[in-house]
Amino acid sequence: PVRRGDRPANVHERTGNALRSATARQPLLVEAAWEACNPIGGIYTVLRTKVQTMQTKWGNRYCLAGPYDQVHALREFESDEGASPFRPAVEAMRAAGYRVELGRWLVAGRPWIVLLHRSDAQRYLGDVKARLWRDHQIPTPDDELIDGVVAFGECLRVFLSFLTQSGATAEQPLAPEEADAARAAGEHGAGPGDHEASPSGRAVVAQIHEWMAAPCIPMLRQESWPGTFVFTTHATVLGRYLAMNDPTFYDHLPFYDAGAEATKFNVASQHGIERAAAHGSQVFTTVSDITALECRHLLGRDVDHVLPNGINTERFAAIHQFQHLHDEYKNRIHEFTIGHFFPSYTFDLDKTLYLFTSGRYEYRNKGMDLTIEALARLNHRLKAEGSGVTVVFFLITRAATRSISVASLKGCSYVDDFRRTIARYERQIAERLFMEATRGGTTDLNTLVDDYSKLRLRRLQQEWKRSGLPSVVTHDLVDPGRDPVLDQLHRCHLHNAQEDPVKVVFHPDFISGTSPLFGMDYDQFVRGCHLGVFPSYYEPWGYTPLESIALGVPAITSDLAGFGSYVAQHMPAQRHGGAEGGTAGVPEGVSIVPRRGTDPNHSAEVLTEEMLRFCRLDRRGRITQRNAVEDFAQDFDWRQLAAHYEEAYATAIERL
Ligand code: G6P
Ligand code: 1S3
Repeated sequence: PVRRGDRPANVHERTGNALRSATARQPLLVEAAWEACNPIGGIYTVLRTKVQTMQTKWGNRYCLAGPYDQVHALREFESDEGASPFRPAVEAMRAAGYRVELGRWLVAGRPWIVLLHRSDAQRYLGDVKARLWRDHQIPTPDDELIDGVVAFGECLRVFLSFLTQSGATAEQPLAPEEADAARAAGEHGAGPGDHEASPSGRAVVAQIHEWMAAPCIPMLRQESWPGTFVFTTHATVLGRYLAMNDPTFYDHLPFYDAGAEATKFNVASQHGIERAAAHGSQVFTTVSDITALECRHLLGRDVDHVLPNGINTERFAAIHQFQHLHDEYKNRIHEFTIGHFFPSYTFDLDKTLYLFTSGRYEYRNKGMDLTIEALARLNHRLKAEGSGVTVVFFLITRAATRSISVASLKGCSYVDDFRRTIARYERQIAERLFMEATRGGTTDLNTLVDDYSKLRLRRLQQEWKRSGLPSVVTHDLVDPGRDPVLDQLHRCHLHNAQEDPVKVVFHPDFISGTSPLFGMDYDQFVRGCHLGVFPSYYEPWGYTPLESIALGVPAITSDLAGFGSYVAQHMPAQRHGGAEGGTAGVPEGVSIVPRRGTDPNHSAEVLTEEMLRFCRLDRRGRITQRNAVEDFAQDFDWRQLAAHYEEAYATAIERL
């Protein structure tokens, strides 16, 4: 694995030398992924945030490729048929009967993007599947997802084939069955099934992200495609399943029979594509040293490079600006808290801390089980300390729900009613006070509000009180009886009792500006919180803690998350002024819970201690931590981390 600080100073020189010898013309770079212009998860974030840094080196020679999806294309894509080095290949593909969109992805940097209509490869699906089985032993039984992946893979194969041909002079591609026949007959006709050294004289680097874009790798390698592949896996399919089901996954990792496990979990196609891509690519990479271990044991090849994920950091001219934003959004969260809890009982908002976790609903993998256990222990300790601190813990994920619960909606609407009634009061008082004062009359405030307004406010106060406890969940779940979070909250006696300093709000939907409960975007919500808690068990990288610190909110991660592992290994505390009270060797405001080779009881204890330590900080201490983490996040800007990608491209070109 590449270590921070070991970043090759001469990477550009290496790339330059390799390129000069490989081609007289500068190479093209295509980054292909199922999530390009298709917002699903972390890979979308990687691609979107990296664009501008990639463009500083590759400029117009950089292009993304993804599957065409009408809804997302309407939002994020703009057609542009202008001069692009990728246009000849697009036109050749169109001439061959494929619909291809060429244009700009509407993200910062507006890079070129090619969107492929995978349904156009549907007519070849049977042949492509037969080929994957015959030549690469990859089974692809009929399944909507697998069929989509195979069709997208075929479109990518055709596009990349044309790209290494002479562009404008590209000939008609052979259909897969024709290519097979030609190969069998030993012919060497032009077309995607058959390659000479690139007649355009231009090297093509194709970076393929994740198995869903990867079927083109084994097929093109078999055709001796003259480009060069970098394959980046952001997890292993099998690792994810095994981690979810085996509590001692990391101990067993060297001993699994990968093929048998893939069959057992019914992921033989996914695993087969991933394995073929890992072995077929010139350069094989992943996002962390943890996933690199999975690659060795489950895919049978060591990665050539580790490519840690970065972000675009947004810096304010003055530190107080982001501190001010914290205060502004915290006040918005206060409104939710008032609506949710105050009808049952009240507590001091000035001594309330907002902690949160968020992510895909992989209960064990994302460490939700450990978090709830630690919250129960924290509750116990805070009660014993009697400090008066209240912790409201938000658990944000997406589960199957019917709707927002009536109680949650009522809470919000009462808060709105209070605001409206009080605004009416204010106007009345201001107007009457002005008139009375200028006339030299009474200034007794009690007489300045009419009886109707007083009555309305009193009624509102009565109506809004309720006898039961505030719910631990904001939505009606489709299957509450089998929900692991609700089950564990129940077992740990975390049910928002008045005397409990730790309260829990399980929000089984992602936060968005249109949600009536918070009415703010995820980023704004994070800014308003005090601490992010992400002690994952399986997490190849994990953007959530990184996003948290970039927004100036301290975060807890784990040594089984790629991000946590990277920080622990490469970022000594000294550079950031020491870790007063934090985890040894880690910058202040970022804590790493040990989960690797540790028993869960110990991990839960460390997590509890970390949260408790945070709860004991005074306001000044929290402000200091926010400043420290915001500063620290700069080290994860793509301007620093894209160097690892460039190193992988240099190796790929050297191996071409
Ligand atoms: C920011 C604001 C301060 C505010 C503080 C609250 O730093 O600039 O005006 O007092 O946040 O911090 P707390 O950690 O108590 O939410
Ligand atoms: C994967 O997405 P996930 O949440 O399924 O890729 C992300 C980007 O590399 C990574 O941050 C995450 O840990 C992986 O798991």
